Amino acid sequence: MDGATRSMSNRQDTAPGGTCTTCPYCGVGCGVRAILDGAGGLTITGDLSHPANAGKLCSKGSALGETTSLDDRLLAPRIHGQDASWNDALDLVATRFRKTIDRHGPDSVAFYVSGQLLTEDYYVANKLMKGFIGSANIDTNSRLCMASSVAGHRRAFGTDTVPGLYEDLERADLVVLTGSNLAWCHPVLYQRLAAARKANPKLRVVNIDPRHTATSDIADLHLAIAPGGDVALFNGVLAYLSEQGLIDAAYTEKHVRGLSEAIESAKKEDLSATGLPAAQVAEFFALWAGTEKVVTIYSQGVNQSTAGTDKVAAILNCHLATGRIGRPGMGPFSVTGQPNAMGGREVGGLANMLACHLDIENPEHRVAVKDFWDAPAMPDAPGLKAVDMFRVVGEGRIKALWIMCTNPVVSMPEADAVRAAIAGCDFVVVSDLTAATDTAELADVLLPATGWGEKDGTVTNSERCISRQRGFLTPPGAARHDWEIISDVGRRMGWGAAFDYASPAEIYREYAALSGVAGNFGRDFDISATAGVTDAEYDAMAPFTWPRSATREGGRFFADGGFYTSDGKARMWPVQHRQPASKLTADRPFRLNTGRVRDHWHTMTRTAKSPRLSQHIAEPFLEIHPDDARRIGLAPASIAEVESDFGNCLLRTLVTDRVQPGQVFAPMHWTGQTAPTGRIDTLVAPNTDPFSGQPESKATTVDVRPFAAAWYGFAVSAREITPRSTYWARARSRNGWRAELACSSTPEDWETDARALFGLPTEATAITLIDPARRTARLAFLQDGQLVAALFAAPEPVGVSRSFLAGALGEPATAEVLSGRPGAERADPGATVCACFDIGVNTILAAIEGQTLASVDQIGAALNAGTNCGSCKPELQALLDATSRKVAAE
Ligand SMILES: Nc1nc2c(c(=O)[nH]1)N[C@H]1C(S)=C(S)[C@@H](COP(=O)(O)OP(=O)(O)OC[C@H]3O[C@@H](n4cnc5c(=O)[nH]c(N)nc54)[C@H](O)[C@@H]3O)O[C@H]1N2
Ligand SMILES: Nc1nc2c(c(=O)[nH]1)N[C@H]1C(S)=C(S)[C@@H](COP(=O)(O)OP(=O)(O)OC[C@H]3O[C@@H](n4cnc5c(=O)[nH]c(N)nc54)[C@H](O)[C@@H]3O)O[C@H]1N2
Ligand code: SF4
Ligand SMILES: [Mo]
Repeated sequence: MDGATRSMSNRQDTAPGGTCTTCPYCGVGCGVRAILDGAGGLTITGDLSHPANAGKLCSKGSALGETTSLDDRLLAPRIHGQDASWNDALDLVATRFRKTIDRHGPDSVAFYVSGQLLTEDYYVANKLMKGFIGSANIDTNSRLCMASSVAGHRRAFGTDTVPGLYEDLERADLVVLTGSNLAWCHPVLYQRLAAARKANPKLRVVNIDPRHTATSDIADLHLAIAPGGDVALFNGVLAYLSEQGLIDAAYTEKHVRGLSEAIESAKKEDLSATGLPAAQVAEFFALWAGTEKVVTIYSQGVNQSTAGTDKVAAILNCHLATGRIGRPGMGPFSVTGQPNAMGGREVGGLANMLACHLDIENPEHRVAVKDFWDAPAMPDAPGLKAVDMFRVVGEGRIKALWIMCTNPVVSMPEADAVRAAIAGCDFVVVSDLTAATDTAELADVLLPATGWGEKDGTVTNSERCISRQRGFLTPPGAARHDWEIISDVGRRMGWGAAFDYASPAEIYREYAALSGVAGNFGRDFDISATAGVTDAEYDAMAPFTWPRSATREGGRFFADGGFYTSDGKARMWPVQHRQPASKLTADRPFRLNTGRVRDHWHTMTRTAKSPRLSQHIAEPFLEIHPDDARRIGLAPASIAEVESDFGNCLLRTLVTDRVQPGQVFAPMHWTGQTAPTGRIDTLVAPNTDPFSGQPESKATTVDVRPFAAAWYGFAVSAREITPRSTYWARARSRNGWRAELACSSTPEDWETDARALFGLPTEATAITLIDPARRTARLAFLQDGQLVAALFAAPEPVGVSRSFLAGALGEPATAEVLSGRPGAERADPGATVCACFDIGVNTILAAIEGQTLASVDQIGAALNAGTNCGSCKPELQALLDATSRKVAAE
C-alpha cells in the first residue's frame, strides 16, 4: 500500500454529527467534534457542549485534520531497524526486561513516559513498574513541565491540588500571568480572558515575563522581570500586604501555619533582584493588595527554574495570607501544558508519587496500593527523576529503558548527552507514532502506537476536568494502543491476572476504584463514584470535574481550609530569591530563555505535517536586543552561532526590543528532522530545582556570535528535501516543501548541487540566473512547464517572497519566477498571520492602511482574518498598534 491509499483507508465512517473527543495538544483540554465525510475528508470543529471551550478552538486544534495523514507513520514493530511481528517484538521486550531485572535488580530498568499518554495507558505503565517490576524508576516528561507546581502544591497543601476553575478567570478583577505566554500556549483560555476583559471593564491584567510576548499585549501592566526574579517579586507582595494590614487574620489563624516566618523572610527580600523600576513594582503591589478577586496564573517561567518550587511557594503564600483561594474569582492557578499532564500526576506517573495522589513515602499508602493491586512488590523510596535517570542511563547503570510518547533527545536539557546515553544503553524500546524522531532513531525495538483519533481513554485538563478522547479512525497497519502494548509485556513477564485488560473502560474502572481507597485516606483525588461505569456509560461519559465521590462532586478547594496535611492546615514557606544556576561570565554573557511558538507543538511530529501551521514561523530563531546585535555585529536575519558549555546551535537572528539586553530567546521545537542545528536543548544546562528535580530550561548562559556564512539560501521543492548545508530548516508548504539554508562554503557548480538537493530527474529543465560577481544564484526547475523546485542564494540573507514562491510550486512558471516576487499584477501576501484563512501580513497591512481599519473586529470583517480560531488576534492588534504608531509619528 502506498501512503495515499493508506491515508484514505484509515478513515472510518462515523455517525452524522461526528465524534466528540478532546484536543491532544495543550492542557486547556478543549472539546473537539471530528466529522468524517466518508470520502477521506475530516472536518474539525469545537464542541459547543464542552465546558473548557464552548465550541472555540485555536489554530492548532482547528488544523488537527491536517495531522492524521499516514505519511511518516510507523506501521509495524521494528527490531534493530527491521520490520518484525508483534509476537517477536513483545517477547524480546519482556525477555530483556526480565533478564536485566534478574541479573541486576529492578532498579536497573526504567520507563520514561509522557503527559500525552491517556490516563488508562499511564495507569498501566505505573502499575507495571511500581507494583510488579518493583522499582520507582518511572518518570515522565512532566518532570520538565509540571514538577515544580506539583512539589509546590504538595508542600503547601499536602496534595497536588489545583484549587480553582477556569471560570475564575472570568470572575476575577485582577488576573496576574507570570511565566505564561497564554496567548500562544493556552489560546482558548486566553480568548476567554480577552472576552472577560471586554465584558468587565474593571478587570485588570498583569503580565510578568522577561520578554514582551503576544500575551503582554493584553496586559495593563507588563513587568519585564529579571530572569528568576519571581520569588523576590511575590515576596515583595507578601511584605506589602503585611505592612498594609491586609493579612486575613481569620483565615490564616484557622487554616494556615508558617505565616509569620514567611512574612519575616519576605521582609528581608531585596527587590532589586526583580530588575524592575520601583514605580512599576509599587503599581503592581497596589493592584494586588487592592483587588480582592485576584487569580495568579503561572506556567513554565515559574516551573522551569532551579527556584521553581520556591516561586510556587511565593505565589501561594500571597493567596494563603489573604485567604484568596478557592473562592469564585480568586486563587493561584497553575495551568498545565500537556493534554494529560494532570492525569499523569493523578495516576502517579512521577517517580516520587504513588497512584491517586497517595504518597510513596507513606507506608500505609504503599501497603494499601500493593494490596489493591495484589502486587508482589512496592518500592519504598522515590525513583530517579528525569535528569538523574538519563545520567544513570549514561553511566550504564540502567540497562533497559522504555521510552513512550516523548522525544527526550530533543526535549531534555543537555540533549547531546541524553542522546549519547540512550545510544549507549544496552536495550532501548521506543513506543511512538513515527520512526522519524531523533529518539526513535536510537531504539533497539520500535513499537508502533496508535495516536489521537485512533485511541480511546480519558485525559484531565488544567481545571481537573476529566474528558474522553474517542477514536474515530481505524488504527493504521499493525499499530496498537499503548495500554495494550504495556499490558502485553506485563503478561509476558509473568503477571497475567494483573494485566488482563480487555478495554480502557476496564482500566478506568479499576483506577476509579483505587481512587476510592485514596479517598478513604482523606485524599483529594477521589472519582470512586464513577468506578461502576459500564462500557456503554464510559463511551458516553460527559466531561466532569473531579472529585466525584459519594460525598463530593467537583467545585473548588480550600475556601474553608481542609488542606491535606496532618493537621488540615496549609503551610506557608519562608523563601528567598536565588539566582538562576548558570553563571554569567565573560565567555557566557547572555542568558538564553526558551519556549514555544503559536503554531507548533513541541518536537513537531504532528504540527509539522500541517502546511497551514508551518507557515506562521518556518524556522528556528534567536530573539536578540538591537543594542546587543549591533555590539556583536549580528545583522538582522543573519545566522547566529550560539554556544553554551553543553553544545552549539545555529539560529536565524531576530533583532527585537521584545527581549531585554543581555537576554536571548529561542523556541524549543526544531529537531534533527526539521533543523538539525536548531535543537535548542543541546545548549540547555541540566541544572534542576532541589525539591522538584525540574530542569531550568529558561536560563542557561551562552555566548552569541555571527556565523560566517558564505551564502544564504531559500529553496522550495515539490518533493521532500533533506539539505546538506551547514544551516538548514525545512517546513511543509501547501504544495511541497520550503527550506532556509546557509553554508560556510560555496558550491563549485550551483546547478549540479541544486539538482542533487532536489533529487531532480534529468528531464527537469533549469532556468538560471547566476552572477559570480555578486555571488548570487537563482535557479528554477520546471517539469511540463510547472515549477517543481527553486533555489535563491546570495551572500546575504535572501530577500525573496517566501509565500509567493511556496505558492508558485506546481503552477505554470516562466523565467519571471526568478524575480522571487509576484509580478505587478499580483500582490505579495507576506508571512502568514492568520493560519485558518492563510492571510499574510502584507495583505493585512494593506487593508489596515487602504481601508483605514482601526480594530481587530474590523480586520475580521474586511478579510476574515482572526474570525475562526482567533489565535492571531494578538498579532492583528500588534499590527494595528504598529501602524497607528507609524501614523502618529508621521
Ligand atoms: N503553541 C503551543 N502551545 C503549547 C505547547 C506548545 O508546544 N506549543 N506546549 C504546551 C506545554 S507542554 C506547556 S508546558 C505549556 C507552556 O506554556 P508557557 O509556560 O506559557 O510557555 P513557554 O513559552 O514555555 O514559557 C512561558 C514564558 O515564560 C517566560 N519566562 C522565562 N523565564 C522567566 C522567569 O524567570 N520569570 C517569569 N515570570 N517568566 C519567565 C518566557 O519568556 C515565556 O514567555 O504550553 C502548552 N501549550
Ligand atoms: N529548552 C526547553 N526544553 C523543553 C521545554 C522548554 O520550555 N524549553 N519544555 C519542556 C516541556 S514543558 C515539555 S512538556 C516537553 C515536551 O517534550 P516531548 O514530550 O519530548 O515532545 P513531543 O514532541 O510532544 O513528544 C511526544 C512524542 O510522542 C509521540 N506520540 C504522540 N502521541 C502518541 C501516543 O498516543 N502514543 C505514543 N506512544 N506516542 C505518541 C509523538 O510522535 C512524539 O514523538 O519538552 C520540555 N523541554
Ligand atoms: S487551546 Fe488549542 S491546543 Fe489547547 S486544547 Fe484548545 S484547541 Fe487544543
Ligand atoms: Mo509541558
